[in-house]
Amino acid sequence: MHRAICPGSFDPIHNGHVEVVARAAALFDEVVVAVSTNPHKRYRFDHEQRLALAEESLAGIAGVVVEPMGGGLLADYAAERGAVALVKGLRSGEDYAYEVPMATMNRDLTRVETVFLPGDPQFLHLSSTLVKEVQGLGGDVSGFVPEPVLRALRA
Ligand code: COD
Repeated sequence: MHRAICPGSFDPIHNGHVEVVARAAALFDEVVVAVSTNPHKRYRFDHEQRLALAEESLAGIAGVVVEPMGGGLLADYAAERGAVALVKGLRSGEDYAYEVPMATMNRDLTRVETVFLPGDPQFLHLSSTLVKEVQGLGGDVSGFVPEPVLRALRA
């Protein structure tokens, strides 16, 4: 049984995240989407809402479970679950430069590997921050987020 972790803050989950999770689910027996919370960060959606939106948005993808992740180390979280890999989506060279030191550190900590999946070109411009900004200023984000997220953003 090969389990992978897709970690993120998912504030909120968007179509770029969903696409990466779906591809990870095709590679591993089980994918745990770990919704992190950092007490020092301000979120638009609280932890319960981010979990619920991820669950609703990913419900149609077999082999995916959504779980809360606290403020501890991701490497420990992965080791506790017996995961063989972390899966991260990459949008750009900037993402790569940011992610590689963390991938190396996580491997040093508990030997967990990181698998990078190139983001799908149609979603490379998406970030949770941009989605929230565009929606907040009255833009149409219906093509960029799953339906449950669209409803929550409009509520
Ligand atoms: N296309 C493809 N992938 C995307 C896209 C897109 N359009 N948008 C985002 N992604 C990827 C991101 O690159 C990331 O891999 C993932 O989706 C989640 O994105 P976010 O923005 O929801 O999540 P982050 O970056 O806020 O999550 C950060 C973590 C929770 C992974 C990080 O803070 C962490 O590892 N925390 C645990 C603490 C820890 O262990 N620290 C030490 C690290 S060595």
